[in-house]
Amino acid sequence: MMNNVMPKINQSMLRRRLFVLPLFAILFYHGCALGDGAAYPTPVVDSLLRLWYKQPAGNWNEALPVGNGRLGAMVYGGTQLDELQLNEAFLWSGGPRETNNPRAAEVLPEIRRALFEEDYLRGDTLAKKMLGPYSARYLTLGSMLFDHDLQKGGVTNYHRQLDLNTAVARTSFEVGETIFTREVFSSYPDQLIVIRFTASTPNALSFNTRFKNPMPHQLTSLTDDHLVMSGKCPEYVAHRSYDKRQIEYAQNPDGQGINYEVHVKAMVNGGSVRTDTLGMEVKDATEVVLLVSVGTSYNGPFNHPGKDGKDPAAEAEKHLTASKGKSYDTLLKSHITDYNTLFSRVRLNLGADSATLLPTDTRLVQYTAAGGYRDPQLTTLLFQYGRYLMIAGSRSGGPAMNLQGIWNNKMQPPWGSNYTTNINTEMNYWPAEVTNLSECAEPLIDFIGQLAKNGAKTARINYGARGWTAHHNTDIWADTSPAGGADWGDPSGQPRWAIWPMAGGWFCRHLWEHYQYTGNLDFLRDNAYPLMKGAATFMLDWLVKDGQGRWVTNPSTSPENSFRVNGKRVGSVSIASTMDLSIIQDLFDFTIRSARILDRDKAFADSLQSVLKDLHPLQVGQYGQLQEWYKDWDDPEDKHRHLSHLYGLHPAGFIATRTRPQLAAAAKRSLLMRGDGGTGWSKAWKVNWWARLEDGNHAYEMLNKQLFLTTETGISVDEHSGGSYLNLLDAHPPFQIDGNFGVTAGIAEMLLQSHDGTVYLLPALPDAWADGNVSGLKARGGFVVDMEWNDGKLVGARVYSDVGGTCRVRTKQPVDGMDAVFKAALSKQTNPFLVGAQPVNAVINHESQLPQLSLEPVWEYDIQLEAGKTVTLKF
Ligand code: FUC
Repeated sequence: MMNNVMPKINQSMLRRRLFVLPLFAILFYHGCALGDGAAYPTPVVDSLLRLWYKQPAGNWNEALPVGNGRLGAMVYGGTQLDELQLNEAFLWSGGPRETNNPRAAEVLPEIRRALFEEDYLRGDTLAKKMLGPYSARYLTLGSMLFDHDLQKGGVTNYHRQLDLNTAVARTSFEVGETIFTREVFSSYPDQLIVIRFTASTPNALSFNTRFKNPMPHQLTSLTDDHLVMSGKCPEYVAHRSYDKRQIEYAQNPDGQGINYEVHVKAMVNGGSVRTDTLGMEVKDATEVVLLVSVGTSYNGPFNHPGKDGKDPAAEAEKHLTASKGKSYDTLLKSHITDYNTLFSRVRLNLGADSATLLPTDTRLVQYTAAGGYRDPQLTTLLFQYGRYLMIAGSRSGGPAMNLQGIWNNKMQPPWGSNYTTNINTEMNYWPAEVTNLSECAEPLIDFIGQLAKNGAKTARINYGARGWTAHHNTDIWADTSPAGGADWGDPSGQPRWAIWPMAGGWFCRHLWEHYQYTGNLDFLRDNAYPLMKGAATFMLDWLVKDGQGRWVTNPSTSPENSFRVNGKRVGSVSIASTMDLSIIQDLFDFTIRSARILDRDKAFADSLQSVLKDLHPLQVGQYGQLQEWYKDWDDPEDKHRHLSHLYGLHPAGFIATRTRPQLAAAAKRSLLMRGDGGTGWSKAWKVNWWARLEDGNHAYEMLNKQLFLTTETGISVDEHSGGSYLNLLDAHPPFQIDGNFGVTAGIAEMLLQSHDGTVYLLPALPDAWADGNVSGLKARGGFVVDMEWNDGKLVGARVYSDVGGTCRVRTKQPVDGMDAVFKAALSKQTNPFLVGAQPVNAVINHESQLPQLSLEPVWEYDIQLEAGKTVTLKF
């Protein structure tokens, strides 16, 4: 087998090489993931890890994203006219404000009474009185346009690509004898977007730069080579129907919203540069490097950007000052080193066929037409693209990724491009731990801390409760009140979204997982546990007893769905939805465990445990399904995209094939009833659920449905929406980044799981991935796993331990030549990171209706590993 360390090659070489490369070389050059050595492989260049095209982007959904967690750009790669659409992730409308609603506390007893009396219509009506205003929205800096003077025209040999090995977008083409190249990257270490233009003929580079920015702005020439665009974001946040909302940025006379400055500094080799209030003009240069720095007055969610804001000019200038004297190569080198430290940790090889020779758009078209049964490398590309997007969209110091990550070109983006927290924000972070990018979760972790601060006020004012809560929607100001606009776009007028004070509980699962994967006890003690305790305290106050003495939530929704009784839609607000119960079960379980690990708050942990004892049970309904509602209202015709009642199967793990097979079977029935449709993120969630059910082929089918090309760009929640655009970004539609992250996590779940007390190797391998290898995936307990398989069977695996402890490995084949370190895992799980969840209360009605799970036999081994040690398994 050939070594997979490829020499770094430049673009023209690459083109030539790809053209003549014999097929067998394409098939094998990935090599084997299982070498000797440390947990993290040395960086390799895998030339297949790139998106490339033979023409410029025709629209935003074909442009290529770059980012450093704060500064984002979409690269169009135009020839004569080029466009770079810019974003700064702290650029939002609005400011901190009071959104809590004291009327909620007044209505609460009344709504509880109505719902206990089963007056659901009244429940819906009263619920609307509990809302606050809608959240702020994420904005755009518009586009930087480049008008190039290409003299003789006639472009040949055009090539545009995003290299996932380096996180550099590169365009090259020829005009006459001259080769023009453009490179764009967004550097985390230097906090700059860096653009380099070159021409192979001296002095052949001439262009004008202007801005197309929908926000009010003005240009200032600081010096001949330093241009500044300054402007303001809207202060006012509209509170009307989504479709009817006006663009109100012009109404910002007091300038109290966020201010920003974009600084563009040119370094020109040969020729000249000048700036004026229209833009920048470069003449007769041979090489030009533009450094783009952006500063805003955003100063955290609790400071008003007008009164207590940062100085945007100073913010932008400081990064330019720090980069003074650095050459392009120096900037590029630190960017690649920084990026690669994260990206190169995981390698995946699912095989490759001749389709890999084609441009990405052609591949996606053909893949879709063929129904997904060729071009396996496209799945690898999709997976690694998800990891790329995580690194580009979420870095320490930046905000948590919103519905579009950090990439948005609209003043009125869909759903405000803000945070929907009843699935979308969480899904964004599913791949962070398992694909070995724990550091990228930091912005989310910080955000949870900010939400807890505001959420304590919401809990008190809206519900008279202790602890903290957050609802289904939020923004950069960490708003935690239930977002109004209950009837937006919904002819039923039901408050199906906002009555959902459960986001705090779900977010805490991310804190727990961060601890489980990293083993960082300081993090658990100082950061995570206080937030978990606050979220659990809110739930203690939020729960009430029903007539039978069981703890229930009231009011309660099952995100965005409504229920029908005898085929008639009755309401959306009821009691004790399965998702509410599941989040509480999960939150209490890991909060209790955390308290024990930290040896504190025994009485508090006992109080959580005693509530769990009497928590309303989950139920299996008439079709053998896991009931979504507290009554058996589930409708086999309901194809709603949310299946939040399967929370226990994924992302939580208290419903699991090997430990709670009946509940897992009921979850399977629910999935079968809902069908394989859905929006982009819905399909991505289904990949994860089918993976947890150990059905690799069904997971693969869902993965394909998420990956298949769509050209639909209008908002659709239709059952058969979803897919990918030509730039492989997820289509809800329209673009929504959660699907990319959900499918990336799903691919990892198909290969490795660790939610039920074991590190399960290849739990859901589809037939389509008969041969392959992977390295660097992470399991709970700080284990790093490499695996290789042939004909659908493991041939080798390696487990490295970051933190030490017993690794209970589960496989579908026995391990060869049982070494002394292996013993049958009959004993109790001793690794605190791997301990499975405690059982949930459940009533299994209609047992005969449960579907088969068809599980394969498995073997389990307990392996003692010291920190820093690796064990190799052969099969
Ligand atoms: C929720 C979902 C929609 C969409 C939106 C941003 O409302 O139900 O499908 O993802 O969030």
